[in-house]
Amino acid sequence: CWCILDVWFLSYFSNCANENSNFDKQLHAINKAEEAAGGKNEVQGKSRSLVPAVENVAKDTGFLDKILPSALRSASYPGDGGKAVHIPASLQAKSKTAFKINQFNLVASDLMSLNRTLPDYRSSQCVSKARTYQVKDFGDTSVIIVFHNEAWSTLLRTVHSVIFRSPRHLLKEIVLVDDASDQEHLKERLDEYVSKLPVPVNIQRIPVRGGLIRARLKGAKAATGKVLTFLDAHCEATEGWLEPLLYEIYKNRKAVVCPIIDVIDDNSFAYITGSDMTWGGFNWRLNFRWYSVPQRELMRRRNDRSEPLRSPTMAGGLFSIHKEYFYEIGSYDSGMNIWGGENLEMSFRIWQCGGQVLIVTCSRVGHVFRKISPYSWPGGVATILNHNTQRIADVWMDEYKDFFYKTNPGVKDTDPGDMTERLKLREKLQCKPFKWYLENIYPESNIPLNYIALGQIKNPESRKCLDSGGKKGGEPATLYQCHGLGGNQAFALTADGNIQADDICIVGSGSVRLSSCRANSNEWSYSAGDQQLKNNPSNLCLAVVTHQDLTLEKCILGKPSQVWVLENVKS
Ligand code: LR7
Ligand code: MN
Repeated sequence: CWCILDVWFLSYFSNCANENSNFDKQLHAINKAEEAAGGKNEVQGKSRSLVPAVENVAKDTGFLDKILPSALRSASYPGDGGKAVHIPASLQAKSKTAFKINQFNLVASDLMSLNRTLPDYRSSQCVSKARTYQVKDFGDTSVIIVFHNEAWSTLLRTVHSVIFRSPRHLLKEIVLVDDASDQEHLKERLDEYVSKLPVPVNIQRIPVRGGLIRARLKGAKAATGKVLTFLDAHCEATEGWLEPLLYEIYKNRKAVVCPIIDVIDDNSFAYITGSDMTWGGFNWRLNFRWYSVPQRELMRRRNDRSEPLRSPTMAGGLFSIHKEYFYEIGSYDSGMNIWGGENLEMSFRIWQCGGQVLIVTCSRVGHVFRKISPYSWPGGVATILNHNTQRIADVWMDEYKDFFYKTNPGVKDTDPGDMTERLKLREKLQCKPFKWYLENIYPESNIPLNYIALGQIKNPESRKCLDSGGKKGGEPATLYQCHGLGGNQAFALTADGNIQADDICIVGSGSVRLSSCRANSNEWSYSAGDQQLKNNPSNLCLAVVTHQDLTLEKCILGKPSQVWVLENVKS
């Protein structure tokens, strides 16, 4: 996610973090007293265990002593209660240099408890729903955590949070998959540490770097639980996170369920709650993106925000899936390398082949979001991503893969590898076309169902092309030398009248400018005969004025500045 953080960062976070600060203060004081006692406390009338699930696991002899040395139980640590860690002056310089190792503040993470306390972030609706989860035969889960050179403290905090905040009977085991790490702390020291934990921890090691997709496949093979739960290696599970996930699978074994992914700040390690009004989508480049949940999905849930969301795609790192169903539906594409794309591949596959991708809003897990990737990318980032992404497009997207290829014609220089097995799988499972997915699951996507042309839009006289310049709404639409590289010059003329590049459209009211797209705008029409782009509301034609500027003017047939050549025009 490091590469897309910028765009959704602002819209994603709600302001819940501040609402909790008073609560945190109380909690902090109570923590000290209660942790020493190791018991339950009452906060604002709501019963909340400081060390959740201890009740369930305490029967395992010596559980607490093994995982929580008494010194740790009575102390309070930086970051407790989900708060930001303050770095003392003496460690400032070190925290700067150490940041590069994992691309998060390692010093902050190391200052924190491996068992840091977190408030109960669940809504009251979710807490009351928790009663229905007391079902027999619920099915237990193996939690699979893959990593390549993960820091000790973030990895162990992930493991501890799972152990502490999961009912013991639902947690079969933890499977750690070491994807060819070379850091010393992940070798014998890790083996020895986990052997003392009160839950079985199975460590699988991959000798040659295979990437997270193959690592997860290895973890799944080793898992013995009924359900597979995947987590990144720098997460914190919160109170009540597991039950609602497993409950949805218990109700429907074809549900693939994700928690809300909250944000653990990469610098301060503050726990910041994410919005429950956000779901997963994607853009023409096939990057995963967060978007606001549309009204129709709120209505389907009768405005009950504690009901699971039907999300078009998932982020990829944190989800549960029935183990048998995981294999029935084609597990992962083992032809994908290192990182990226597997989440969209799985999302399309699940929806097109009869399953569901859900965001279970009553389950919250924090994740350290990074801005840059910390590890090596054997063969280069672009090669790896272009390889993986073509495999999604070619196998699952039918004719709509053109949106991806028109935006990135350069990806074809990378060999996507052999896809026959995946195509056979699609055949065998009789999966629905991508068009069905766009119509039924994701009508809000940036991909228009019907379009008249796709590619560059060129004015032959000036030899220039329409270019969005990567700009946002409100700014003028411009022209640029045609480069044939797609990118900001890839436009669709849609059947409902938009000139659209990914999520941005060109409109003609006032000036020729960029704007967010509206369905059925009937803004433009084009006839291949006279080669004019007519702006329907004004009845004027799109024309070049100067080397960069566009205008609307009275249509004059054959006037060179009004001639536009579109690509792939459908008759
Ligand atoms: O070669 C590798 N081998 C690995 O084992 C590379 C990575 N890994 C491990 C790594 O140590 C980590 O535990 O794989 C896990 C994911 O890698 P990250 O943390 O670098 O990925 P990310 O959080 O930036 O990226 C998101 O997209 C990825 C696309 O392949 C995966 O699906 C990640 O699991 C996914 N993370 C999430 O969904 C968390 C929320 C982020 C968002 C949006
Ligand atoms: Mn991650």
